[in-house]
Amino acid sequence: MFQTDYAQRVFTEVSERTPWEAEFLQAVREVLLSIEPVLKANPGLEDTAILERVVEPDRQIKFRVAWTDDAGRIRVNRGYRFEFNAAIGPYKGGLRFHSSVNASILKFLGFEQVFKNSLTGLWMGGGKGGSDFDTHGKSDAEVMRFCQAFMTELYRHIGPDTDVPAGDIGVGGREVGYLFGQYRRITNEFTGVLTGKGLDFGGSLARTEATGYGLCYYTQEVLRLLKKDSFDGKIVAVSGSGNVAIFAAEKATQLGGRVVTMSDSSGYVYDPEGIDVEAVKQIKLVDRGRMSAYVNTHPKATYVEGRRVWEVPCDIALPCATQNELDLSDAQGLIQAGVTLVAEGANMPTTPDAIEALRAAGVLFCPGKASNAGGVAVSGLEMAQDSQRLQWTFEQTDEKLQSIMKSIVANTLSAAERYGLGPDLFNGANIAGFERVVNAMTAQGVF
Ligand code: NDP
Ligand code: 2IT
Repeated sequence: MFQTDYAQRVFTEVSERTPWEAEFLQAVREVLLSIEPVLKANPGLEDTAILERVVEPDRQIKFRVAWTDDAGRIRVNRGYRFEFNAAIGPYKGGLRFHSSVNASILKFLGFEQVFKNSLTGLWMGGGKGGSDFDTHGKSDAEVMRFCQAFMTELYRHIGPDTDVPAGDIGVGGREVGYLFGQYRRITNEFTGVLTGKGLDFGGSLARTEATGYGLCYYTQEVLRLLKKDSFDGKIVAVSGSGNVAIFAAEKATQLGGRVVTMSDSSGYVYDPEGIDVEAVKQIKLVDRGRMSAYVNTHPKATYVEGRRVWEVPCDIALPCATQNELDLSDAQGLIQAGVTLVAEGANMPTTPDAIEALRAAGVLFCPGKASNAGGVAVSGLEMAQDSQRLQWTFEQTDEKLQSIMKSIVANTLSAAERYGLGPDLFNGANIAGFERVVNAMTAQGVF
């Protein structure tokens, strides 16, 4: 499958070393396949062992998290932090709390984060962490005690110029608040050690909205440049109903699209009149409920249990839930229904065979490390505001976000162009992200 012996050899070595890390291998394979034109143009790279170094995290931290539930029982979870690469800035990336979390998932997320953060043009290396703790069904007090226990170990590994965590699945404003409070108490320092903080204690305006809004700004720019088109009048399918999905649905609607689906891990809602995003915010963010409750107040909508949104015909598909949630059969259905663009709000939501089918069918495919980079980009802007002890307005931050998303599209297309790939958003993103990291690593000597 590889065209260069070097990429093939490194992929074989990684596969043999950790054959059980399926998600990590999936992410490594994708990046190595994409950057082969760079390897061909720069045969000397092999002598620098750059690929061997890029696929190996700087540091992998794994720890026990013991906490007490409301019934007084002691519970034990696993905590992790993968500090992947700091060549272009402090390790930066979210924390995921979900029962499915394991080393492979966090390692793939950390690996992706390195290139995503590089694409933002800001000074951020890549990392990821989390726990197999599941916030569903836990009381606020339990979540607080868990977060305090988690940070009681994590604090010694992080710092505002060392490693700056943030949210991801299962980690939102509530969790970041508890984590930040514990870090501040232990260290007796008020610093920007986490992003996604509350607006009253160092948070940035527009960080909550940033990933979903950024996804739509990216999509809008791609439609404008490559199709002379816009969101206006488009039917949009969104999966998920968390932080990314909600603000993607909100911005897509503001830009003239009609979002007809949203989902959670139990099923999806179809609302032909367009999803009422305020109602979803109430259900998911305030009540911490399930999407099925939507139909109680929206009688024209239907709830479909146990199925994915991709069976609903749409022009634009925005997978915003989790990895590998859009597979080959979903892609074939979307193609048949006439989808023109798929943009990843989640990390690696589209399986490799689905990506291949979409691209072969001429669907514009926007890879997550580019299209969902708005969240971490505004995290970078939050770090900048914290360093200055200042808070910018929503409009200032949103404007910077829009310009970063546009420059990601431009840099991606120009990287693809330089290697004769045409307007290839997929390989262009991997190449542009990779090149900046390689340049920084090369300049800093062997590590
Ligand atoms: P949230 O926890 O806010 O929401 C996650 C959503 O996805 C929920 O609707 C959840 O449903 C659903 N979901 C989670 N796991 C599964 C699963 N295994 N199968 C089906 N549905 C699932 O997370 P975010 O919105 O923050 O993150 C969503 C995606 O976006 C992730 O891939 C994340 O890595 C990525 N991302 C997040 C960024 C951010 O800033 N937050 C930035 C860039 C990417 P349920 O409640 O039923 O579990
Ligand atoms: O996947 C991601 O980019 C995130 N979860 C956001 C990371 C961050 O540091 O804001």
